[in-house]
Amino acid sequence: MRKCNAIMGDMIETIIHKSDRMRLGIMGGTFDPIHYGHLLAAEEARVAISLDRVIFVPSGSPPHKKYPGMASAEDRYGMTLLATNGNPSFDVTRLETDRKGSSYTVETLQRMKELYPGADLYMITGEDAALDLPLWRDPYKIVSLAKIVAVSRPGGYHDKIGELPDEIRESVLVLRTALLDISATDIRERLASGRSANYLLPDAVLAYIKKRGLYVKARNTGQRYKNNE
Ligand code: DND
Repeated sequence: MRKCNAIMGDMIETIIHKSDRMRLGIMGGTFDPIHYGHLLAAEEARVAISLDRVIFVPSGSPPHKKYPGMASAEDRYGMTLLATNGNPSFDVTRLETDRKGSSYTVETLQRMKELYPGADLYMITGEDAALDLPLWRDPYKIVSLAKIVAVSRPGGYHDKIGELPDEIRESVLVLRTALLDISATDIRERLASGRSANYLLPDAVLAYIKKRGLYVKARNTGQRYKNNE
């Protein structure tokens, strides 16, 4: 029996794990580019939920974002590898990089269930992304496959979690974490206009971006339900 502390809504709960089933964190993202906000979210969730591993899933073809200048799936996968390299509890999968068509989370979670039949899955998101869940493909299937761990994100999202449909909200664990006001959109804009992005993302990722000449011409900030990554 293992114990972990988490916060659900505004209520601190102690979650008693009644089994020693493996607990896998799934950190999905466009990661264009991956930055310290993503890494902190994954690490805070790993510790709070006592996750055995966190698997980062760079989206191959994000169903919700299309904009000029998006780095290729291979580049985003490569940057994710570099960023997670130092943490022995972090892995990166090519599941979505190699899958044809739009990268739907529901398909990824179904595949994870096949690959890790005995594991409990925890999908890690920012609070902003958790609020978009009803717009994702098969959201009710998603919450039947995994708990959603919604970590803090600056922008006033926290108060809106209660507005999610009951069946989805019941699967959402809201985790209060340190706030890092970092976004991939801002990083791309900085790089496109020649400004510094130092200390917002790992040096190795920044070096990769420079070597590959990514985001130099990126002007568009991306389209999504809310324009904030
Ligand atoms: P994003 O494009 O928001 O990723 O995608 C997040 C996940 O949602 C991916 O796995 C997508 O495939 C999935 N999705 C989205 C829409 C539709 C569907 C699936 C579908 O299946 O229909 P980003 O790289 O922008 O960010 C990755 C995560 O990190 C997000 O959850 C975001 O909220 C979070 N995040 C932060 N959290 C805390 N502090 C910060 C953050 N910056 C990003 N500073």
